[in-house]
Amino acid sequence: MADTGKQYHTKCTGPALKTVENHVNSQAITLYGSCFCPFVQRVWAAFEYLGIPYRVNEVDPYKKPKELLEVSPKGLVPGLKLHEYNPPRGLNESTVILEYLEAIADNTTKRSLLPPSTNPYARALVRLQADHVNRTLVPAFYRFLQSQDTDAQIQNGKDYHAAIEQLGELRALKSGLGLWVEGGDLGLVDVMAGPWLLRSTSVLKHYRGFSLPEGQKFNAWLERLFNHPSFKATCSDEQLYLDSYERYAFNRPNTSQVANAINSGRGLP
Ligand SMILES: N[C@@H](CCC(=O)N[C@@H](CS)C(=O)NCC(=O)O)C(=O)O
Repeated sequence: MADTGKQYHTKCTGPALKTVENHVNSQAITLYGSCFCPFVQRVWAAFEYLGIPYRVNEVDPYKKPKELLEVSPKGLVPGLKLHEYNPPRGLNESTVILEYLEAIADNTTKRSLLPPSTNPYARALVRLQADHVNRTLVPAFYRFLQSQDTDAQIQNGKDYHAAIEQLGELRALKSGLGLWVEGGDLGLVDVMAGPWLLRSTSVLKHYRGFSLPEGQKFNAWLERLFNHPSFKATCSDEQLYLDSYERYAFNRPNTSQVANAINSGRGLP
């Protein structure tokens, strides 16, 4: 397979495009996002699920427009602009934004991605899984996708596979919420990991011949996750992801801050 020089997309397609079109009116919160970005998708699915009004502005995070830098100092998406303040304030970092949205929902819509606060241990178990996603699963995804020589690809593919299986094992702790449980609803771990699992079925499959772990329970979970209305509303068509990730698959120089961090062995931005 050769690098065909495809560039990342700058506009959503498919269901995500419809969602963008339905969120063009001014609201108290503006979400600055990019169609291909999994960190954005986390936050976006949470907005949808928690029922918090928002407007979405698609931006190119590699061009670093002023409006993005104002809310996200490293110029990374997602960023939020909070219009309730005068002058408006900004917020960035997907996981911090998720906590912020939880707090907003707690005061307004009363929806939540977490087990009830009356069950602190269940909440802690969910956070443990979320920690695993950030610390292990996400970096393993990029290491696998960016590695060029065959031996490294085999090893990094195994590591990524193991990170996903480990997520399943942590889930076996019966934290009790989320789509892992039949009859459950969207949970924190679903939105934290879902964007990379989705890209595993397209990007990693296409560029690395990767298959996700099999198993009735695991497959049923993915089916529920990918078809959940709040998640699906943030998904573009597969071709957008295949095109947008070609630069990672061939490890083109200066692909992104994430790619540079992986190449130099640093922690992700
Ligand atoms: N830790 C950040 C990471 C966000 C991130 O890396 N976003 C990418 C797009 S997927 C970005 O904005 N990249 C711009 C760049 O590399 O300069 C978060 O969780 O929000």
